[in-house]
Amino acid sequence: MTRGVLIAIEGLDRTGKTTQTSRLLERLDKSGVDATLIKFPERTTPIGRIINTYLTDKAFELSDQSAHLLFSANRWELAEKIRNLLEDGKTVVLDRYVYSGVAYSSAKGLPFDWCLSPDLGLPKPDIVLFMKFKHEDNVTREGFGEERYEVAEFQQRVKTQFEKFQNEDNWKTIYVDNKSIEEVGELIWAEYEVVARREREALQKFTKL
Ligand code: FDM
Repeated sequence: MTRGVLIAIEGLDRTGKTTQTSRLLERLDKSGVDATLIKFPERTTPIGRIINTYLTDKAFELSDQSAHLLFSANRWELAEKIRNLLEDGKTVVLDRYVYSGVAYSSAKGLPFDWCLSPDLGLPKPDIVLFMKFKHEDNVTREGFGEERYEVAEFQQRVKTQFEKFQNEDNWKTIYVDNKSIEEVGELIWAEYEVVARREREALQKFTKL
């Protein structure tokens, strides 16, 4: 059996990640691929509930370090589930992951490497699709400004931090400016197919030995 594919969709707030992850799930399903969506922060776990309060209640204070470690701990709450799904041959789509963790916290001024270290050892995505606007259209999108981090100047700093990952071997930037939901969906699907094919070929080589 092929190991499932681990795909992370990343980006700033309001770049269409949630729309695209659910479309990807639908398309995987229609193609007969058994897939699961996990969104981070996963707000329903014990740690996720604290994170939800932190994000939605501006009067709820946490040091930047504590908040960062909670976001990381939230991923560790789900790490075994992700690993088990992949081993069972299921594809896992992540709506935000380690990269959001590092980008948002280092944009506040915490050292980049310090931010990365609590996430070391988590399952590594086969591909990270970074949804990017060349221009900052996300700040004009509906709903922007409701949560703690939705401030234009902060978003710019987060973007700079995200871009530090752009030379990683699993990183792909998807430019979303002036593209329809369908067009962005096609680009994401094409990237998925490349990775899925690579996994199948790796398995064939292995079974020929
Ligand atoms: N966020 C998300 C972080 O600051 N660190 C993290 O590790 C993760 C996963 O939480 F502003 C931020 C990013 C965003 C907020 O995310 C909530 P959603 O995607 O809007 O629910």
